[in-house]
Amino acid sequence: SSENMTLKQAIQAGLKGRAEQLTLELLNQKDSLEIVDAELIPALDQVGKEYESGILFLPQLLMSAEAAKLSFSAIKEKMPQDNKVAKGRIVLATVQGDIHDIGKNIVKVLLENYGYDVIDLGKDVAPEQIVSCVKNENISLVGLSALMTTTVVNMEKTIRLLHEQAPHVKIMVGGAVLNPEYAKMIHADHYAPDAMGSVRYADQVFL
Ligand code: B1M
Repeated sequence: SSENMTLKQAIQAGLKGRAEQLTLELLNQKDSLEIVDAELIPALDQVGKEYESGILFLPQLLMSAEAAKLSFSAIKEKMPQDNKVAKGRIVLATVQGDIHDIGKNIVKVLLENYGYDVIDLGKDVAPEQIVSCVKNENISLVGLSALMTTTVVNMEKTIRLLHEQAPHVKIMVGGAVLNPEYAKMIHADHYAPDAMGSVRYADQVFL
């Protein structure tokens, strides 16, 4: 029954309404990021594994993603709004070919909460579009997200183009498919394991 379900279980089962309700309940007891780390991410990790091994199918993966998104919008509502002077502007994008944007959107909300102006280019963004935005807006930090082994190549391509055409820009990368070694190999300036890591790096860049 869905009576004693945890948020993690509700997301795994793709139950949107239940996920939203449980999120609201949890928000009375727990910190926003704690909920993301202890419920949302483990739920999606599990669903991803089950999808990979053929236990779950794409429609179920989609329903879980929808439930996670709804849960996160409830979390976002409750996050304290920051009224401080903007610390700096950051461009964010999920790289070309990749439509996974839940992680990027969490990174965006957190950066905004810590006083940054975020220009969100969205998902499936061509390297050229990222480069021209960085040049036109005179951006000093860009964040790229990639979730698939097939799209990190586009992350690498984006970084190469940025180094050629906007050599002053710092580049941070994240997403489940990456690790610090790989990030170094594709010449990113920084690997952020989670959303808070992106804030810490931004604070370093804009010091
Ligand atoms: Co897909 N998917 N998916 N998927 N999906 C993965 C990535 C996969 C690993 C699942 C699996 O098989 N185990 C697999 C990729 C395999 C590979 O790379 N070889 C996969 C696949 C295959 C696919 C499709 C191809 C399936 C299909 O169509 N047959 C398709 C891809 C379409 C495309 O992109 N072209 C697809 C589609 C989807 C959905 C639409 C159903 C949905 C996405 C919905 C959406 O994002 N709007 C989805 C989901 C939900 C997943 C999993 C289950 C979860 C991803 C997620 O949101 N995690 C995923 C498995 C997994 O990752 N365990 C999977 C939660 C999120 C908060 O974590 O994004 O890692 P994450 O972000 C974290 C950190 O990484 C970090 O901060 C965040 C918060 O802590 N971070 C950054 C992320 N970006 C950052 C950037 C930074 C800093 C930190 O600086 C800029």
